[in-house]
Amino acid sequence: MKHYTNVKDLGDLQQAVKEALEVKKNRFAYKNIGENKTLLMVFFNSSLRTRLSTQKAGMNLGMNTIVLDVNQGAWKLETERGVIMDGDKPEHLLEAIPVMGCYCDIIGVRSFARFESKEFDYEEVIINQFINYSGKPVFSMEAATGHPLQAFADLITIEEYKKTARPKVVLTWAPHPKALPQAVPNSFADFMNEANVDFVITHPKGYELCDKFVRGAKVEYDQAKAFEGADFIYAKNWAAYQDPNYSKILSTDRAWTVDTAKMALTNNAYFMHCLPVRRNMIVTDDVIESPQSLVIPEAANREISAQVVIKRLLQNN
Ligand code: AN0
Ligand code: CP
Repeated sequence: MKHYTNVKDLGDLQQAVKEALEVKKNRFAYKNIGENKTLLMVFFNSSLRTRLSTQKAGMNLGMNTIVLDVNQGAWKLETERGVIMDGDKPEHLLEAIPVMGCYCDIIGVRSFARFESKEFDYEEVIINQFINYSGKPVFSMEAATGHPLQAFADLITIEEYKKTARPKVVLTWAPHPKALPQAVPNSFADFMNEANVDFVITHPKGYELCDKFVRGAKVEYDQAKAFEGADFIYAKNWAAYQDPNYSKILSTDRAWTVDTAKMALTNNAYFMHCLPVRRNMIVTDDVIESPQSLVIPEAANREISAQVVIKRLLQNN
């Protein structure tokens, strides 16, 4: 694996899950492969899980890790080429990236959708600049359109908890007061479309995701209908993708909040969310605190997905 930005980079997905479960059984089996290697984690946005789990994964492999919060203490970075830099940004990303590449062996990048331009976001301008100019293997710690470390951890979690060979997995939109990127649902759809699951997406009209990720998956606009017989409910908010409403909030309807009554429509489904989650907007206290809630095991598996990815980047570069 040269870089990690989407499901395709993992190759055979069953094999990747198998490797993850092996890593989980003995996470120090490869504790020497990262010796004298440095992992640089660059954050343009906040993080709790990605920051901790990815750093821990690097440490399990014997790496040294450096964390850079671009917005705290680094120079403000210009990201557009061709700009006359007479404003408040003293440094350009096109110098900063190769400089960062000098001090490390692998780079993880977190850079959310900016919601200023759909083209800029969906062309993945920022992470692609890291790929093109750092000279180092790069992996996504949530970029503008995807969060593949999260979706890989979610797939591992589903494999661990599924009770049938082909479970029904439902991705449901849920309300949120702020406009959030489509990265998490995009990657989740991308992974579920390649996994052995019966995958259904439900959301209010107007929240249709990008075809590149949905890939013809079933969309059911009636949330109650979608929940029938589900084995896993994966909740997430996202802002509108389709034009002319890109990045807009079209609804904050709490009729879409996942509650006990809706979970009762399912096949005693597990509840999943990537976190951070707003209680009683996305999901009620009762559901997230129930024995069916997998939010903590999912977060724990972030260490495992990151470790498989970093291990492969170390082995193949
Ligand atoms: C981010 C998002 O929705 O993409 C990160 C999720 C892992 N969530 C928030 O900004 C609340
Ligand atoms: N799920 C996830 O990526 O969480 P953080 O934003 O806290 O890293």
